Amino acid sequence: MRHIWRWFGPIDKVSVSDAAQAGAQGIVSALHHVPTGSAWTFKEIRKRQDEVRAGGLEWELVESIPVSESIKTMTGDWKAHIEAWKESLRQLAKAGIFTVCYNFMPVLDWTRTDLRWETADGARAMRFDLVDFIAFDIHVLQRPGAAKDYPTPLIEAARERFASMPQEKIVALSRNIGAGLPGSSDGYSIAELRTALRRYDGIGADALRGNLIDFLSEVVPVAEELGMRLCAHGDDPPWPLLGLPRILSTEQDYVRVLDAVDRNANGVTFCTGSLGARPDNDLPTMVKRLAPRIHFAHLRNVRRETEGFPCSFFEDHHLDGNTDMIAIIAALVSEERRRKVEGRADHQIFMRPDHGQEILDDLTRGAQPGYPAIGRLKGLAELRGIEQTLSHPVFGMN
Ligand code: DNO
Repeated sequence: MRHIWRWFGPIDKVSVSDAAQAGAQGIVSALHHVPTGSAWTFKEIRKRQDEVRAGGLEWELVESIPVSESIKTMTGDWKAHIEAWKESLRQLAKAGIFTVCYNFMPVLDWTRTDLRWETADGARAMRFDLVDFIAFDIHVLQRPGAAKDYPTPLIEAARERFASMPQEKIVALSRNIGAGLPGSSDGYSIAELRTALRRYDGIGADALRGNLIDFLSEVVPVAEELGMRLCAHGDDPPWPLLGLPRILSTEQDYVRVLDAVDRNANGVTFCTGSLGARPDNDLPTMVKRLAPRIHFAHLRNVRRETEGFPCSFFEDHHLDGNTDMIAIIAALVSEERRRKVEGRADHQIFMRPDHGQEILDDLTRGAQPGYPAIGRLKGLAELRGIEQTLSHPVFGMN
């Protein structure tokens, strides 16, 4: 696999040379400052390439070109936004960047309730606490009809939780959920969030899926012509949030979208952390079935804390948690071998150690939540250790 590190640009407290020292071979980044819906210019892309190169690595793929709410709802300026998206692809190809990750989650990108939850050994982890989330939905956001989405015992637990919730916790919850986490393109105040949700009135899962397929029917041919690959990131967490549909949460979801636009350029960002929060997602089987279309793997592990789903979970160490990471890596390594035999130019799969707990000096560095230096370094070291072991002739996979 090609070992990639996410870098948020010059504001990132973990530098490109830190990434290189940690063992990364390349960088995934985005032009976070360009407003959603506008095209990325060649000049801005070059500037970021130079910034990455100055740290000793290359900008190898994009995460993400944001997909605007207009495109997702097919309202307002959606046609112009699709044209801008295509234009960004053209400029990226011109600059030599050929792989683009994106997501199609309505309103909110990845969502957590705690960004620095203290684990038993004093590290800090990202966490999704279902009861806190429901308390936010019903009591802070006061979304009409919210209570209909949850079973009575959870509504009761959320009522109790909210009754004793300190003001700072309410503010933090609102910020973490509404204002967006690193990489999210938009942030919302409570009032803005209410307005953003209303835009989806009457848009259920089928309509949203239809919009994604229409979007892909437009952009995939352009990507294909440019020799590029697009890869859709799954829903995080993989279930509907705040009454919004989510359509890339299961294998079946992916298969429907991949089959609808059946081209290699229409691919998958296989995120084990996102998909792994759902107990009915059998990740080792999913990764094998989706393998030919996986262009990017996000390797991370979650530990589910409650039964079923939606559930509470936290981000565990890369080899701990509920996902069998060794089986995942074995499947990816064997897919690379299969592609090689097939003569595919894209036989090497990009992967990044996704997230990491804050440990050691991470605790004082103040990097982007979920993206510490040492926590990710540790993840990368473990993951590539497995990959090298599995690829060694003594284990017979070669
Ligand atoms: C979180 C990330 C997501 C991801 C986007 C892709 O850490 O995995 O924000 O970048 O959903 O578009």
